[in-house]
Amino acid sequence: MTITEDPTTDTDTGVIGSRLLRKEDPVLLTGEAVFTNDMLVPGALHMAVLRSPYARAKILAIDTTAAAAMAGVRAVYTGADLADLWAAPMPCAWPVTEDMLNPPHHPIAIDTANYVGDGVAVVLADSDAIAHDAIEAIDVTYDPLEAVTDLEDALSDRALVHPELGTNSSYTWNLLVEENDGAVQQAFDDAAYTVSERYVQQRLIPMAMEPRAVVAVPQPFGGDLTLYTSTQIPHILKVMIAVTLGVAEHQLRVVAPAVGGGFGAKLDVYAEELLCVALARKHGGPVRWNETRSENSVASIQGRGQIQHVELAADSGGKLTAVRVRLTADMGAYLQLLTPGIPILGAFLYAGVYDLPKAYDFSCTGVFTTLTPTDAYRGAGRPEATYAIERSMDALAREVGVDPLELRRRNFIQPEQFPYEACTGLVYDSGDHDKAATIAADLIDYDDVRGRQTTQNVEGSTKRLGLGVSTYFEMCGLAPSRVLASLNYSAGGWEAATVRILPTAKVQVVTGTSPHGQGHETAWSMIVADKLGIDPADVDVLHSDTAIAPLGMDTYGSRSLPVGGVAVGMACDKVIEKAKQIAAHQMEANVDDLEFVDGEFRVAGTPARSTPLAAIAFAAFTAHDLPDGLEPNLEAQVTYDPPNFSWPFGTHMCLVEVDTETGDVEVLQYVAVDDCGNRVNPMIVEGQVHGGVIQGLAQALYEGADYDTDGNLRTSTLADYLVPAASDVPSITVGHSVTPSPTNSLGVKGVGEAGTIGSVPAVMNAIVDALSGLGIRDVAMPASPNTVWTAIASAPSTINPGGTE
Ligand code: MCN
Repeated sequence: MTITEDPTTDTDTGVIGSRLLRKEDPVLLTGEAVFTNDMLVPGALHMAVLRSPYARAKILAIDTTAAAAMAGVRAVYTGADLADLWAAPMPCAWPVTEDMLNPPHHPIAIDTANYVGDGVAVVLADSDAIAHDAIEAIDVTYDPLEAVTDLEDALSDRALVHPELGTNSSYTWNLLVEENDGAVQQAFDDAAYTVSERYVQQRLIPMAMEPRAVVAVPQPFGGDLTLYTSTQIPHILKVMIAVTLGVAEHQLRVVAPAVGGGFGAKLDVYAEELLCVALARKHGGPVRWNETRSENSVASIQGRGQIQHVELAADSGGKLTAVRVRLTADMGAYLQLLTPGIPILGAFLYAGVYDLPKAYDFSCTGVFTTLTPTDAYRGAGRPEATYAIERSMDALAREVGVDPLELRRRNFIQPEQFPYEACTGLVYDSGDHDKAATIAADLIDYDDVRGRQTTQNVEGSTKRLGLGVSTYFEMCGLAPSRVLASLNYSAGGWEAATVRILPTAKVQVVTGTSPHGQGHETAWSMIVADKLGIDPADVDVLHSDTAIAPLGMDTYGSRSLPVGGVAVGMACDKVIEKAKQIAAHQMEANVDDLEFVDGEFRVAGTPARSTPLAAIAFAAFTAHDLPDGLEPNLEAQVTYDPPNFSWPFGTHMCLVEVDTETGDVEVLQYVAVDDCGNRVNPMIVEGQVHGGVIQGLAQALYEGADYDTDGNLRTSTLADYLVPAASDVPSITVGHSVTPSPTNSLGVKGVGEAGTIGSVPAVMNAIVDALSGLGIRDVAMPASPNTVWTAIASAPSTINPGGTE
């Protein structure tokens, strides 16, 4: 992969905006980083979980005798044996409607197993190998029941996943926004053009390099317990464990050691975390568990899994007048931490970046199936929404007979309209869509490519060029708390930060975010360095341990910079204010006359009179001569709850060549132009975009959890589930624009999911564009050679060999 320098530059010339190498990398590159499973814990019992081979089955009997008798086995438990350990069922923190159905979910199934991979028994043994051998010796008598694997069939309630509920529908959530009654239907009645599309978001298996791992260590005296776990959410997990196990929260410490990627899949409360804690307490000693790769495919959550019906209405100029969306979302067998809310995160984005009147009708039904539960996967609801509107915009462009980029330009919200109250009621902070689209078009040489298509996509051509466009607005930050409350989300969206200047002027930052690949140690150091006028190397960032950073809301939803990083900046401002009082006292100057520039306090207009921050830090520590009433030491804490989400946006373009004889899709060029406001570290931003784009390319071209009708996962190993290798992905040309967010003091927006959001429709629009001359309107994901070839083979006719229609 190559990085192409972007044509625009960051405006800031300080530490913020520079391409500082990541502090995190040396320990990762030298293998020194300690992941959960690297932890040496003497005396720990190893846990293994026996998992159901059936998608749905009654558990008639479990014979544990042989397993329990094996040398080195310390205990074998069934779900019934452990039932008394749970104070509450496994948590779902997002009851999207008052009447949402949420069947009890226990860490180990009690009567019925509801998906392949559902835990039915656990073994504790002296070694991992013995534990795994022992689960093989457990004899379970199952009565297999009919699996429910097809999402639309599940809606018919023909076979019920949870018969006691009487339905497979967990909830239906509606968002109908009309400026007057019936506005949506009126717009469709009056429309010059309409399109009605159906898209399938296949299930994806998040494939973090490090599968999950857990070590629970009770302290020998005093009843406290430390949980080490490969998680994105140590703080939320602590609260949830306290509630689910009925243990005192202040006696729990949760630590996320080095985490080898999460991508949303480690934003959850998992059975194995609860089991390790409960069994460590029960046995009075450490218990550990390590997920195997194929276990990870069924026992960790999966992402996406939606069927989308999208209708657009437009006037004679192709200007959108209404959007109607009907969504069926696959919950899997149970509701995990955020399962029902994932489609709701996308609910606000089906109008894309377009200036739509208040004629917006969204409805989503969450449906149970007998498959692994779904939950957040990078983008979580927002890639799905962007896919639907951006694919539909291309469909509309074909109807109207205009170029897809031109149709988008006719509909863009204009820069002067920001802050813009969207049709959904939410307010977009800032944007300049035409600018991002223009940069992308220049980078891919849009007009030239369109010209090449005319000559290449002629009748009989077996190599057809396709150019795909996708524009997006992302809702990220996942705060403010009050808006989250209105969506029935059970937690807040604030973030906490402490900045502590040590006596020798080195700085400790304590953050409530929990990085697992995003580079917060580097980025937060850069923010502090800029604010305090010091070297980023003099800043240490402490995180991911609830004993060291007790307050936090963790890392997901591209929230860490726009919430947590901003909190760090605010804590710096607060500490400078305190230091200024000490400086004024020592310099015998008026506080209001002092300014803080380049790491020193100066009397405004008399730069010769100055005191460095380092001297003030030492004075604050000795406390020999502080202003009356001022506490010693230099430390400030901030808890920041933003007034709005942050709204990054961008344009992605993809150029493909489709071989009509083999169905092979070659990505010739990929351009990503993302605007995440001011960039703290452009190199980290580009890395985030690369990773995201590749995950999007993977959804478009390679990956998909493939189940048979009995609910068996056919893609449970990396031989079947095609995570692209570096050699499978194209060079990515990364451009950007900078439109600062007016809602936070750093002017930043998140970027961690942007690549995933912009990329999938860009690739699929490109493939359909290449084949539209053959009468093809849709190609299913992943667009494998076989899928593409089948679409070509069954195409109605060659209606326009010229290409883009
Ligand atoms: N950044 C920046 N300037 C900006 C925006 C971001 O310099 N204007 C930097 C930030 O300082 C931070 C990084 O980019 O170092 C990502 O910041 P942000 O967008 O706030 O996202 P989060 O840190 O909250 O990360 C979460 C996001 C999500 S939701 C998923 S999923 C994801 C992702 O990040 N999973 C990842 N990126 C990942 N990267 C790795 N390596 N591994 C994962 O599991």
